[in-house]
Amino acid sequence: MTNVPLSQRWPAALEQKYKAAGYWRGETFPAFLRERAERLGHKVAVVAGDTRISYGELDREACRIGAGLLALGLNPGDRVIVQFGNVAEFIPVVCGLFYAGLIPVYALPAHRITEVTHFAKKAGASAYLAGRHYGGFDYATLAAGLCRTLPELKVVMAGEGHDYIALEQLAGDTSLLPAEFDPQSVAFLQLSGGSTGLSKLIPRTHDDYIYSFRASNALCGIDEHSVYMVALPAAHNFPMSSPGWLGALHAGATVVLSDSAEPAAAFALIEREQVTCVGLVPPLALLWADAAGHSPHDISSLKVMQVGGAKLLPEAARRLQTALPCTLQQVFGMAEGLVNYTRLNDSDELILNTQGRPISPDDEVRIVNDNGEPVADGEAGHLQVQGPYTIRGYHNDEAANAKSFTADGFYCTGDIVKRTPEGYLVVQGRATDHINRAGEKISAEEIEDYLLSHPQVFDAAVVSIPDEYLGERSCAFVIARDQPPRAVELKKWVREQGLAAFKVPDQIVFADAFDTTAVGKISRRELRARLRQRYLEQTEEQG
Ligand code: OOB
Repeated sequence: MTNVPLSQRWPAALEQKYKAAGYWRGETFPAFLRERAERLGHKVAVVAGDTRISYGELDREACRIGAGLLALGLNPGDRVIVQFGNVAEFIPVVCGLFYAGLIPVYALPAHRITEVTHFAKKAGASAYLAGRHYGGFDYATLAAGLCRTLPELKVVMAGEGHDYIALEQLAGDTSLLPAEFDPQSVAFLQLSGGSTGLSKLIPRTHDDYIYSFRASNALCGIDEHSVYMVALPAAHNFPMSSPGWLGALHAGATVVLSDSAEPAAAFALIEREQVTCVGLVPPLALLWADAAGHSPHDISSLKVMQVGGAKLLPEAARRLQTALPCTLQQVFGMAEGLVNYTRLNDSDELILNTQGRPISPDDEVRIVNDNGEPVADGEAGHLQVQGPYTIRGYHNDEAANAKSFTADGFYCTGDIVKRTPEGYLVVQGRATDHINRAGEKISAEEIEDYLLSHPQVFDAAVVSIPDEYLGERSCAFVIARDQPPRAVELKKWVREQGLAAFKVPDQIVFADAFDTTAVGKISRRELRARLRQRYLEQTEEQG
């Protein structure tokens, strides 16, 4: 039996092709983790702060947690929201869920009550697992709010001083853990960047996801001797699977979780653990490049620095190459599937100027114009893709599926790209209205909705503005009613809706009216584009 709706399975012909090509090998998460524990029992799998967890210990902890969750009355196939920072508990918890056949839904530490409630409802979640404190926030408060809306939800919490079921106390009969898993069933739900409204849930199967990080390992130079550092939030798809901590565990390597991406802390950890590979978003990479010259720490163990999540401009890429003693690898990926890498032995020309090419020879990339017709090589168009690790539909979201997938099953990424003669992609921009704020994606529509709920706001349009440090920042244009609120009040209003702090507009600009006169009614997209354009022209004039 599989838990993937028939409409979202890969067509039989593709399934056969992916199996025949050796992409889908019938491997499952519990099976590979168990095998590593048997073979590499004493080897360090995870380092977090002063905690070191061996492959054997990871397996035992995962068994305990998995069995303990089943003993609470959860059943294989149930969805469980997990929300942890880069802490030691996170990986055993996720592995424990895999062992029990429970489906993790990965919330980011930055998400707050509104987002987590949305995920829980959308996923039909049965439980919420979190660490008590992280980054100065108390997740017990979030859990309390969550339980008021969803009283049936079981809450399990790591850390001290709460009234919930303690993660540390979980126990159960490990012989009751399921013995068999369908490799084509959904292993977890990842979150979409969310170009319209709140994030959508992305169902990833054992077969497809394991293929993506196994193949990534080969392209990123990860093997048993590697030490992979997670400096971005571990629940994000990039540090999870490109090749990420899952790739590292699959290779039998060591994963180092860093709870800070600040150069001072990260460099000390690189030196201490002899880290060989790390993935960063462009602003962080540039910060590291600036700090590298005058750091007391020796970071020469670092072989590969991956940069992705948002566009790395060629000039910035050049700066990284000059300042850092390692190979730069560009990564252009998405939680829905497709990941592109520059190859480690590519020419500088390709590494500096492109976002790489797909992992798989069977990633079918289509670049089309507004009418859906293929454009010539070298011309910009909409990127669509199908392949052995790209989803065919979101979880429980027919409206989004109708918009984001073509009739023949290709995923419409929303990105505008060009293809070079070598088959490498260069990201030009995007067709959807979201802000890519240092790799964190913000839906314009979602924030406009919250602004409109303020009694003094008549209309609002949220746009992205180029930003030297963040890549892009968010700017909200607001038409107020008679008593205009102050900008700080509006920001506070958005924050108080229970949202991740990165979604609060960076800037608020009041306007008397949105000029829609010439053409009468215009679309929100066009309105946003015009406001953005006018803003950029004005700041240029002033500058
Ligand atoms: C990664 O995943 P998501 O799901 O948070 O965001 C995907 C979107 C892409 O559609 C694109 O718009 C943007 O993020 N993006 C890039 C980029 N990498 C991602 N835009 C320009 N240049 C790049 N290098 O962000 C993600 C997932 C796996 C690996 C790496 C990144």
